Amino acid sequence: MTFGEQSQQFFRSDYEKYLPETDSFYKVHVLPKTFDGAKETCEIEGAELFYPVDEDEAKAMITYWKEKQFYSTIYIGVSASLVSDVYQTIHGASIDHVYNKWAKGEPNNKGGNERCVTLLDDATLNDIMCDTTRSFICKKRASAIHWNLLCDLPDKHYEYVEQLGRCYKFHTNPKNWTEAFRACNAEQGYLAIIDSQAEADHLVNITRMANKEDVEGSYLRGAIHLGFVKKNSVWRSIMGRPLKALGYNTWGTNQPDGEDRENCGSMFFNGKLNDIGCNQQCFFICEREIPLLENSINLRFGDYGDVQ
Ligand SMILES: [Ca+2]
Ligand SMILES: [Ca+2]
Ligand SMILES: [Ca+2]
Repeated sequence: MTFGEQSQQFFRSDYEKYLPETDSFYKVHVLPKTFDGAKETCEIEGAELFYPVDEDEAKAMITYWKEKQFYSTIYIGVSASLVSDVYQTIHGASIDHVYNKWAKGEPNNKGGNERCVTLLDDATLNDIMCDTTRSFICKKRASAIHWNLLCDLPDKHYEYVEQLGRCYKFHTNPKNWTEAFRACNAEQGYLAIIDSQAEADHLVNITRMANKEDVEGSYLRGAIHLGFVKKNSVWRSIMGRPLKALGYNTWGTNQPDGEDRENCGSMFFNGKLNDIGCNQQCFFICEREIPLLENSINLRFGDYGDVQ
Protein backbone atom coordinates (compact mmCIF):
# COMPACT_ATOMS: atom_id res chain seq x y z
CA MET A 1 0.00 0.00 0.00
CA THR A 2 1.40 3.37 -0.91
CA PHE A 3 1.58 6.48 1.18
CA GLY A 4 -1.04 8.16 -1.00
CA GLU A 5 -3.55 5.36 -0.63
CA GLN A 6 -3.11 5.23 3.09
CA SER A 7 -4.08 8.86 3.42
CA GLN A 8 -7.61 7.94 2.30
CA GLN A 9 -8.11 6.37 5.73
CA PHE A 10 -6.98 9.33 7.73
CA PHE A 11 -8.27 12.86 8.13
CA ARG A 12 -6.91 14.30 11.37
CA SER A 13 -5.87 12.65 14.60
CA ASP A 14 -8.69 14.44 16.45
CA TYR A 15 -11.29 12.98 14.09
CA GLU A 16 -10.98 9.66 15.81
CA LYS A 17 -14.33 8.13 14.94
CA TYR A 18 -14.65 6.45 11.57
CA LEU A 19 -17.86 4.88 10.29
CA PRO A 20 -17.36 2.45 7.40
CA GLU A 21 -21.07 2.72 6.50
CA THR A 22 -20.73 6.40 5.66
CA ASP A 23 -16.98 6.33 4.92
CA SER A 24 -16.66 9.40 7.12
CA PHE A 25 -14.66 10.72 10.07
CA TYR A 26 -16.25 12.42 13.07
CA LYS A 27 -15.23 14.56 16.02
CA VAL A 28 -17.31 15.53 19.03
CA HIS A 29 -16.90 19.12 20.18
CA VAL A 30 -17.71 19.11 23.87
CA LEU A 31 -17.57 22.91 24.27
CA PRO A 32 -21.06 24.24 23.50
CA LYS A 33 -21.39 26.92 20.81
CA THR A 34 -24.12 28.80 19.00
CA PHE A 35 -25.30 27.29 15.73
CA ASP A 36 -23.15 29.68 13.69
CA GLY A 37 -20.19 29.10 16.01
CA ALA A 38 -20.55 25.34 15.64
CA LYS A 39 -20.82 25.57 11.86
CA GLU A 40 -17.76 27.80 11.62
CA THR A 41 -15.72 25.63 13.97
CA CYS A 42 -16.25 22.63 11.72
CA GLU A 43 -15.45 24.69 8.63
CA ILE A 44 -12.12 25.94 9.97
CA GLU A 45 -11.22 22.34 10.73
CA GLY A 46 -11.88 21.57 7.09
CA ALA A 47 -15.03 19.62 7.92
CA GLU A 48 -18.79 20.20 8.15
CA LEU A 49 -21.36 20.40 10.91
CA PHE A 50 -22.77 16.89 11.18
CA TYR A 51 -26.38 16.03 10.46
CA PRO A 52 -27.64 12.46 10.23
CA VAL A 53 -28.45 11.16 6.79
CA ASP A 54 -30.41 8.26 8.24
CA GLU A 55 -31.35 6.62 11.52
CA ASP A 56 -28.27 4.39 11.58
CA GLU A 57 -25.95 7.37 11.40
CA ALA A 58 -28.00 9.26 14.02
CA LYS A 59 -27.78 6.33 16.44
CA ALA A 60 -24.09 5.70 15.80
CA MET A 61 -23.34 9.34 16.57
CA ILE A 62 -25.45 9.33 19.72
CA THR A 63 -23.45 6.35 20.97
CA TYR A 64 -20.22 8.13 20.07
CA TRP A 65 -21.11 11.43 21.74
CA LYS A 66 -22.27 9.65 24.89
CA GLU A 67 -18.73 8.32 25.24
CA LYS A 68 -17.41 11.88 25.08
CA GLN A 69 -19.79 14.16 26.97
CA PHE A 70 -22.90 14.16 29.12
CA TYR A 71 -25.19 16.55 27.23
CA SER A 72 -28.47 15.11 25.99
CA THR A 73 -28.64 17.17 22.79
CA ILE A 74 -26.32 18.47 20.06
CA TYR A 75 -26.66 20.89 17.18
CA ILE A 76 -26.89 19.31 13.75
CA GLY A 77 -26.28 20.99 10.40
CA VAL A 78 -29.95 21.73 9.71
CA SER A 79 -31.67 25.09 10.09
CA ALA A 80 -34.43 27.29 8.72
CA SER A 81 -31.96 30.07 8.11
CA LEU A 82 -33.67 31.57 5.07
CA VAL A 83 -37.39 31.05 5.58
CA SER A 84 -38.99 30.07 8.85
CA ASP A 85 -40.30 26.48 8.90
CA VAL A 86 -38.31 25.52 5.79
CA TYR A 87 -35.60 23.29 7.20
CA GLN A 88 -32.53 22.70 5.08
CA THR A 89 -29.22 20.99 5.59
CA ILE A 90 -26.02 23.02 5.43
CA HIS A 91 -25.82 21.74 1.85
CA GLY A 92 -29.16 23.32 0.98
CA ALA A 93 -31.15 20.09 0.74
CA SER A 94 -34.59 19.79 2.26
CA ILE A 95 -34.74 17.95 5.57
CA ASP A 96 -37.22 15.62 3.85
CA HIS A 97 -34.24 13.98 2.12
CA VAL A 98 -32.28 13.21 5.30
CA TYR A 99 -33.06 11.96 8.79
CA ASN A 100 -36.10 13.93 9.98
CA LYS A 101 -37.77 12.25 12.91
CA TRP A 102 -38.96 15.19 15.02
CA ALA A 103 -39.72 14.88 18.72
CA LYS A 104 -43.39 14.91 19.61
CA GLY A 105 -44.83 18.41 19.03
CA GLU A 106 -41.70 19.59 17.22
CA PRO A 107 -40.81 21.65 15.34
CA ASN A 108 -42.91 24.16 17.29
CA ASN A 109 -40.95 27.36 16.47
CA LYS A 110 -41.59 28.51 20.03
CA GLY A 111 -41.91 32.28 20.26
CA GLY A 112 -41.38 32.46 16.51
CA ASN A 113 -37.63 32.33 17.12
CA GLU A 114 -36.60 28.70 16.74
CA ARG A 115 -34.71 28.18 13.51
CA CYS A 116 -31.88 25.79 14.36
CA VAL A 117 -32.14 22.07 14.87
CA THR A 118 -30.81 19.79 17.57
CA LEU A 119 -30.60 16.02 17.81
CA LEU A 120 -31.71 14.55 21.14
CA ASP A 121 -30.25 11.38 22.59
CA ASP A 122 -33.52 9.55 21.91
CA ALA A 123 -32.80 10.15 18.21
CA THR A 124 -35.47 12.80 17.71
CA LEU A 125 -35.12 16.38 16.50
CA ASN A 126 -36.13 19.71 18.04
CA ASP A 127 -35.92 23.30 16.81
CA ILE A 128 -34.33 25.82 19.18
CA MET A 129 -33.09 29.41 19.08
CA CYS A 130 -29.84 29.59 17.11
CA ASP A 131 -28.09 31.68 19.78
CA THR A 132 -28.50 28.90 22.33
CA THR A 133 -25.24 27.05 22.82
CA ARG A 134 -24.99 23.31 22.28
CA SER A 135 -22.17 20.88 21.73
CA PHE A 136 -21.90 19.40 18.26
CA ILE A 137 -20.14 16.95 15.97
CA CYS A 138 -18.10 17.71 12.87
CA LYS A 139 -18.01 15.28 9.98
CA LYS A 140 -15.65 14.75 7.08
CA ARG A 141 -16.43 12.38 4.23
CA ALA A 142 -13.33 10.44 3.26
CA SER A 143 -14.07 11.06 -0.41
CA ALA A 144 -13.83 14.81 0.25
CA ILE A 145 -10.36 14.62 1.76
CA HIS A 146 -7.71 16.22 -0.42
CA TRP A 147 -4.46 15.17 1.11
CA ASN A 148 -1.52 17.53 0.87
CA LEU A 149 1.39 15.10 0.86
CA LEU A 150 4.22 17.60 1.19
CA CYS A 151 2.63 19.45 4.09
CA ASP A 152 1.14 16.27 5.55
CA LEU A 153 -2.34 17.59 6.18
CA PRO A 154 -5.70 17.54 4.41
CA ASP A 155 -5.56 21.08 3.03
CA LYS A 156 -4.33 21.86 -0.47
CA HIS A 157 -3.95 25.55 0.33
CA TYR A 158 -0.81 24.99 2.37
CA GLU A 159 2.25 25.47 0.18
CA TYR A 160 5.48 23.70 0.89
CA VAL A 161 8.61 25.86 0.79
CA GLU A 162 11.63 23.67 0.34
CA GLN A 163 14.16 26.34 1.30
CA LEU A 164 12.47 26.82 4.69
CA GLY A 165 11.34 23.24 5.14
CA ARG A 166 7.83 24.21 6.09
CA CYS A 167 4.42 25.15 4.74
CA TYR A 168 2.37 28.32 4.68
CA LYS A 169 -1.19 29.33 3.95
CA PHE A 170 -2.30 32.88 3.30
CA HIS A 171 -5.83 33.53 4.55
CA THR A 172 -7.78 36.07 2.51
CA ASN A 173 -10.73 35.87 4.89
CA PRO A 174 -9.92 38.70 7.37
CA LYS A 175 -10.17 37.89 11.06
CA ASN A 176 -9.11 39.54 14.29
CA TRP A 177 -5.89 38.30 15.86
CA THR A 178 -7.58 35.89 18.28
CA GLU A 179 -9.76 34.36 15.58
CA ALA A 180 -6.74 34.09 13.30
CA PHE A 181 -4.80 32.31 16.04
CA ARG A 182 -7.72 29.94 16.48
CA ALA A 183 -8.12 29.32 12.76
CA CYS A 184 -4.46 28.38 12.28
CA ASN A 185 -4.60 26.13 15.30
CA ALA A 186 -7.76 24.45 14.03
CA GLU A 187 -6.12 23.57 10.75
CA GLN A 188 -3.07 22.10 12.54
CA GLY A 189 -0.76 25.04 11.92
CA TYR A 190 0.02 28.14 13.93
CA LEU A 191 -0.04 31.85 13.24
CA ALA A 192 3.22 32.36 11.35
CA ILE A 193 6.36 33.30 13.27
CA ILE A 194 9.20 34.92 11.34
CA ASP A 195 12.50 33.34 12.37
CA SER A 196 14.79 34.66 9.65
CA GLN A 197 15.15 37.27 6.93
CA ALA A 198 14.57 34.50 4.39
CA GLU A 199 11.28 33.66 6.02
CA ALA A 200 10.29 37.33 6.13
CA ASP A 201 11.10 37.61 2.43
CA HIS A 202 8.97 34.58 1.70
CA LEU A 203 5.98 35.94 3.63
CA VAL A 204 6.28 39.22 1.71
CA ASN A 205 6.27 37.17 -1.45
CA ILE A 206 3.17 35.14 -0.62
CA THR A 207 1.46 38.33 0.47
CA ARG A 208 2.23 39.91 -2.89
CA MET A 209 0.95 36.84 -4.75
CA ALA A 210 -2.18 36.39 -2.64
CA ASN A 211 -5.47 36.96 -4.38
CA LYS A 212 -6.57 39.68 -1.96
CA GLU A 213 -7.46 42.73 -4.04
CA ASP A 214 -11.19 42.07 -4.28
CA VAL A 215 -11.82 41.09 -0.67
CA GLU A 216 -14.70 43.18 0.67
CA GLY A 217 -15.65 44.10 4.20
CA SER A 218 -14.21 46.30 6.87
CA TYR A 219 -10.70 45.20 7.65
CA LEU A 220 -7.29 46.80 7.82
CA ARG A 221 -5.53 46.60 4.49
CA GLY A 222 -1.77 46.70 4.65
CA ALA A 223 -1.13 44.45 7.64
CA ILE A 224 -1.02 40.67 8.16
CA HIS A 225 -1.53 39.05 11.56
CA LEU A 226 1.48 37.09 12.77
CA GLY A 227 2.22 34.82 15.71
CA PHE A 228 3.60 37.23 18.30
CA VAL A 229 2.05 39.16 21.17
CA LYS A 230 2.98 41.54 23.96
CA LYS A 231 2.95 39.94 27.38
CA ASN A 232 4.01 41.99 30.41
CA SER A 233 5.55 44.61 28.10
CA VAL A 234 7.71 42.03 26.30
CA TRP A 235 7.06 41.02 22.70
CA ARG A 236 7.15 37.24 22.42
CA SER A 237 6.32 34.67 19.79
CA ILE A 238 3.26 32.57 20.51
CA MET A 239 5.70 29.77 21.36
CA GLY A 240 7.01 31.95 24.19
CA ARG A 241 10.41 33.12 22.97
CA PRO A 242 11.17 36.84 23.16
CA LEU A 243 11.10 38.43 19.72
CA LYS A 244 14.65 39.64 20.25
CA ALA A 245 15.83 36.03 20.51
CA LEU A 246 14.33 35.10 17.14
CA GLY A 247 16.30 35.53 13.96
CA TYR A 248 14.12 38.41 12.82
CA ASN A 249 13.13 41.48 14.79
CA THR A 250 12.78 44.26 12.24
CA TRP A 251 10.01 46.70 13.10
CA GLY A 252 8.44 49.14 10.68
CA THR A 253 9.23 52.83 10.92
CA ASN A 254 8.21 54.18 14.34
CA GLN A 255 6.80 50.78 15.37
CA PRO A 256 5.75 49.64 17.84
CA ASP A 257 3.61 52.72 18.33
CA GLY A 258 0.34 51.51 19.82
CA GLU A 259 1.32 51.33 23.50
CA ASP A 260 -1.49 49.59 25.39
CA ARG A 261 -3.91 49.80 22.48
CA GLU A 262 -1.86 47.46 20.27
CA ASN A 263 -0.87 44.24 21.99
CA CYS A 264 -0.93 41.85 19.06
CA GLY A 265 1.60 41.19 16.32
CA SER A 266 1.42 41.79 12.59
CA MET A 267 3.62 42.69 9.67
CA PHE A 268 3.18 45.28 6.97
CA PHE A 269 3.07 44.04 3.38
CA ASN A 270 6.82 44.84 3.20
CA GLY A 271 7.58 42.36 6.01
CA LYS A 272 8.36 44.93 8.69
CA LEU A 273 6.77 44.20 12.06
CA ASN A 274 3.90 46.25 13.47
CA ASP A 275 1.99 46.19 16.73
CA ILE A 276 -1.74 46.07 16.10
CA GLY A 277 -5.00 46.08 18.05
CA CYS A 278 -6.03 42.51 18.79
CA ASN A 279 -9.56 43.24 17.55
CA GLN A 280 -8.39 44.58 14.22
CA GLN A 281 -9.54 42.44 11.30
CA CYS A 282 -6.73 41.54 8.90
CA PHE A 283 -5.45 38.91 6.57
CA PHE A 284 -3.18 36.38 8.24
CA ILE A 285 -0.70 33.63 7.46
CA CYS A 286 -0.54 30.20 9.06
CA GLU A 287 2.69 28.23 9.26
CA ARG A 288 3.05 24.49 9.54
CA GLU A 289 6.08 22.48 10.47
CA ILE A 290 6.13 19.10 8.88
CA PRO A 291 6.13 16.28 11.39
CA LEU A 292 8.70 13.58 10.87
CA LEU A 293 7.38 11.23 8.26
CA GLU A 294 7.83 8.25 10.51
CA ASN A 295 5.62 9.71 13.26
CA SER A 296 2.92 10.58 10.83
CA ILE A 297 2.85 7.11 9.32
CA ASN A 298 2.75 5.53 12.76
CA LEU A 299 -0.19 7.72 13.61
CA ARG A 300 -2.11 6.62 10.58
CA PHE A 301 -1.24 2.96 10.59
CA GLY A 302 -1.55 2.82 14.35
CA ASP A 303 -5.02 4.32 14.56
CA TYR A 304 -6.61 3.43 11.27
CA GLY A 305 -4.51 0.65 9.82
CA ASP A 306 -7.32 -1.82 10.40
CA VAL A 307 -9.92 0.28 8.63
CA GLN A 308 -10.29 -0.95 5.07
CA1 LIG B 1 -38.82 23.50 19.55
CA1 LIG C 1 8.70 30.36 11.24
CA1 LIG D 1 1.41 49.86 15.20
